[in-house]
Amino acid sequence: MSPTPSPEVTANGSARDREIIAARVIVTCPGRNFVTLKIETRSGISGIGDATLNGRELAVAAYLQEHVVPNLIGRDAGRIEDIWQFLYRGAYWRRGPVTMTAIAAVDMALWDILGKLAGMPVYQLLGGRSREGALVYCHANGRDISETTEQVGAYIEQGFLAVRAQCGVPGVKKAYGISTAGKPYEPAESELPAETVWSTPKYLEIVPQLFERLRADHGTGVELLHDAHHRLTPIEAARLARSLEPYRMFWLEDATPAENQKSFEIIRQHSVTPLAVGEVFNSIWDCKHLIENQLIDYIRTTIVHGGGITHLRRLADFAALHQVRTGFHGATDLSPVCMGAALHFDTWVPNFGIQEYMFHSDEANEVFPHDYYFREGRLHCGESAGHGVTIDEKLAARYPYAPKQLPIARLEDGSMWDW
Ligand code: KDG
Ligand code: MG
Repeated sequence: MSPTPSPEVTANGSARDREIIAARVIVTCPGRNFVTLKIETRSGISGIGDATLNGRELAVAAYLQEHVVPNLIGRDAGRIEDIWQFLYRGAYWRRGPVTMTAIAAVDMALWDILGKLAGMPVYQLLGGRSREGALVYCHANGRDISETTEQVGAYIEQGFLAVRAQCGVPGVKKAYGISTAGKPYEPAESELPAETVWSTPKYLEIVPQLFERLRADHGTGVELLHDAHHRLTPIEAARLARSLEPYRMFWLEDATPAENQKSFEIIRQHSVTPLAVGEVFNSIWDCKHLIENQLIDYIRTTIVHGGGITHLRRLADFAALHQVRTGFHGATDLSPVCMGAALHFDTWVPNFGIQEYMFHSDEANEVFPHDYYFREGRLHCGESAGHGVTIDEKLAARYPYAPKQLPIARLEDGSMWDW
């Protein structure tokens, strides 16, 4: 894409030009559901924000349409901070994934508009470039150890410097993160939640074997990551973290559920494996204890579920004081709009660690044209004004919403567990 600003940038950006005259929610399903907010200003400049909350998409769409859009009309799109505070404090209830995703969508769209008005990419508005590209990790999801190591090898060949590795668990039918043969992994696959069965002892048996094999096959030149996806108790998580130490992990993610932030103290007491957490967090308050007590190394909360660029900037600065780095969530249920905004943030943020990169389908990439690109293990944001992602609304209309929910997990005796 050309680095020259789009023609709409020629508007002069006075308060009258910046007046919000319309905002609407677009729900589309190019392979999976996405919710997008589009805000239009009097100048003709518009911006978009991602509002996708996997499995609960219409809750955010209704929150935006019914409770946020009427409050935006007539406001100055340049007052990003004030609009954030208005939506956060003004709702009275504060926080929660639905509210914070809705606020994030508005915030992303406003930064996009500001960038277009200024004729600058968002990373420049944030303070400029701190790096040439954002180190990313992709997913190897084999049905067994051999398939996973093969996939890791293929990604290294393609230039990836970091890979998250998961594998099937013998005796567990549908382990987290594993693709059905030949299909890209996408967990929200049915209208009602798929029931899966979980066994922690079987899982704890296989994971160290997987990483032993990966280091034997690929050496130490590649960064390796793993996601336990909230399945373990704190002491089980400590055991896994310790057993993975010989394989020098980049991180172990979501080792235990983090509602009780003190749980991570138990893992820290037993292991030096770096820890990442936060994709289900939506505010700085969810990770305050974890960060100020240096119980984690990477914070994964990203733009769309964490109140937008405005709130994430605050969180990242707080994390920097405690040497915690960012490692933003980037699964396919976060739209290319979120990825675009995240990459501008990653390009600026001083305490950047890594960015997750799960590939969107061709249909999703066509609905959301963007200027970010992958080269030599890194994603690079583009130079166009704003966050560099747009929406083809005509194409989006061809993919109607299709209700889909995430799976659930039960233990072998039928008890409900964390998926
Ligand atoms: O919607 C849930 C997914 O985003 C989540 O399961 C993906 O854990 C995930 C990851 O690390 O990408
Ligand atoms: Mg995860």
